[in-house]
Amino acid sequence: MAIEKYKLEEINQQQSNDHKRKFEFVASTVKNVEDVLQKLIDFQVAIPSWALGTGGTRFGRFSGGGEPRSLEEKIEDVGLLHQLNQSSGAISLHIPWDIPENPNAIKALAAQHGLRFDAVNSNTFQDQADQEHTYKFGSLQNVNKAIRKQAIEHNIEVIKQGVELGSDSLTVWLADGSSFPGQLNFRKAFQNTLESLEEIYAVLPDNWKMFVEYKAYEPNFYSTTVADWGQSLLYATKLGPKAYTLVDLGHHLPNANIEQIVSLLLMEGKLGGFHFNDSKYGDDDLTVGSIDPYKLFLIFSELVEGMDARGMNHATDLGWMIDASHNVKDPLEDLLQSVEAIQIAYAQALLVDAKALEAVRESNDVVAAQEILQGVYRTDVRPIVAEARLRAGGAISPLKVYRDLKLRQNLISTRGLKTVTTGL
Ligand SMILES: [Mn+2]
Repeated sequence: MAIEKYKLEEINQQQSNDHKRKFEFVASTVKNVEDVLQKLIDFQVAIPSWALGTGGTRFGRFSGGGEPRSLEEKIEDVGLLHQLNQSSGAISLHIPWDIPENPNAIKALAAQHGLRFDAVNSNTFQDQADQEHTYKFGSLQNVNKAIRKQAIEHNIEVIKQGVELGSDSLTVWLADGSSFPGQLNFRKAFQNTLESLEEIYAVLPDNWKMFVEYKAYEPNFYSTTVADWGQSLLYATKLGPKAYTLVDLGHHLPNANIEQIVSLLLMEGKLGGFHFNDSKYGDDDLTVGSIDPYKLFLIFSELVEGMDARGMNHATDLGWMIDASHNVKDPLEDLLQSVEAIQIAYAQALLVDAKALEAVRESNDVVAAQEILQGVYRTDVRPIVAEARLRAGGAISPLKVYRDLKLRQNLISTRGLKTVTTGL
């Protein structure tokens, strides 16, 4: 379901004068506004296929209606988001939830919506119906070689699917670990996992990256085999130059200083990608920026500073993806909010005067350093983000267009009220 262009323009037109006034005001206070606008236009955030349906918890799931029933409909939903914000130009698939039966047709459909395929995600944290061995006691770490082999082969299959679609990275997230003391020999679990990852790495195409994602706990509650950035970096370093650490904001112990982690991984050339979400307590998978937007800004400040220090391209040198899912909002509205929060934090980070900040650091002027960061953080950059969207052909206010055009009601009338998409 695409939005007719004239309808989008009509709503933009209603907001045009108000937007112009706000944009001109903030633009007059910013030195490099054209540069910021271009970087925002170039910056794309991949949408994971599993965020398009209403998420659930172990207590239940409440479908919002009109959810995508197939991979084709998931692509259409991301296309809709991209049409509105011009910043969601990629989709990240999860195998086996999204197995493309006809890769060429799927590729063509994605291209029609201006989308490319971001990282493909393997799944060895659930048992599938036709699966020979169970992952109850782990997959790539399992004490049973046949089970490790099954998990390795699954990852290789995911790479093959990704190659067909034109993806160029594999995200491996391991639920492996142990739930009780004594259950696992930590060193054996590490070595088994490393050997399994090596076999997967060996078939990775030359232009591909492997992202090793870490998580402190859950679904295992005593130990996780890739628990933190140190363990992920250890694997990525041992594996080789195509392996990187992937940071998921929700996968840390409470109050972890994620901006410092990001800074050091960038310094080592080992930060590969990012999963955005927000949380209050654990891996809550809430809308990006909904709980702690200042933390998100501080992380982006380190990302921008660290990427600039290495001469990296902000838009293409790291994988940017949302990884969120919950059970109370319309998933598409939620994703529009998440992408906007990412763009706001990115725009603010681009406004940080890096030279001035470095100068006050050199003189240990702690107060001035805080003033520089918070001065930027308290700047309302929303009109800059809206201007970037407008120039790219999107909506000044994507949410307003989504609601004014009753897009969810349209999806419900096409797909039905009782639809449940594949995923968590
Ligand atoms: Mn993740």
